[in-house]
Amino acid sequence: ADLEQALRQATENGAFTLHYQPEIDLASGMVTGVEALIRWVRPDGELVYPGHFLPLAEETGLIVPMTVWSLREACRQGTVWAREGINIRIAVNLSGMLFRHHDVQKLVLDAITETGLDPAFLELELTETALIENPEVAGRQLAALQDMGVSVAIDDFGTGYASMIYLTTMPIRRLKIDALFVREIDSSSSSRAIIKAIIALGNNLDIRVIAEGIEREDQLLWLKEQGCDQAQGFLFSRPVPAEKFQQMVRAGV
Ligand code: G
Ligand code: G
Ligand code: MN
Ligand code: NA
Repeated sequence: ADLEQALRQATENGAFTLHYQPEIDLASGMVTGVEALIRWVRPDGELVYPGHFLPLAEETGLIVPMTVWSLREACRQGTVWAREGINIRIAVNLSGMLFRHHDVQKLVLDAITETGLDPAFLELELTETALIENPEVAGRQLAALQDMGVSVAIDDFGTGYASMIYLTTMPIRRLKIDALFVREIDSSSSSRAIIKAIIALGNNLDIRVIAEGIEREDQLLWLKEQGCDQAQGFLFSRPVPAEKFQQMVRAGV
């Protein structure tokens, strides 16, 4: 209850910050996108990571105002970067519960309209689980987002329950291979097989594939050999504050 009260207050005060983790195109070596990750800023300046408050936020419904905040903040930052000549796609994570129970189109449209961001620079990350409870509704929501010019990525791909058919019936731009598989590239032939299958699937369906959680050169090399399109992970950068990200992009990472 104490934590809930504190989180409620933080939500009212917008006591959050977004950190940004670059996404690298493997053919060009360029940063082509960035994932925004929310952190709760406690009064003493300490940062609390989402694992510690997202479940409570979902339980209490605070996820809604929190997502309003993170969408708006990511879009605001995107317009600042665009003005500075940094044209980069920003990915915002949406929790499945929010996607299933709230008017996501309106939340997104409001954020875009209020900040003036070109919707082509916004991407939403959803998990497979967010899509399967009611695939018809989810399909319509994704189509509406696509009509707005916003793209959708499936996060943690390979670990959820969505059927392959949705990759052909829903407008999905990217698949994010879960870090779980990347971590096991050197130790598990089944993880390697799953990664190869996801890359082949993406290539054949014209969906870009990004591998997450890359920490070592040998993992990167193997993923490149398999024809993976993009990469993200501590090997390139941890999630960092906006100014730091901007410096990295200017310096060519
Ligand atoms: O750095 P990391 O601890 O940031 O993130 C942990 C998890 O929190 C990830 O699964 C990520 O998808 C989720 N997450 C990060 N930021 C947000 C956000 O703004 N909204 C939602 N719903 N989830 C987020
Ligand atoms: O569920 P989602 O994919 O949104 O989660 C992203 C999470 O993964 C964030 O908590 C982020 O900090 C973390 N992350 C990003 N890159 C790496 C990495 O290379 N190694 C590890 N261990 N975690 C990572
Ligand atoms: Mn994500
Ligand atoms: Na992920």
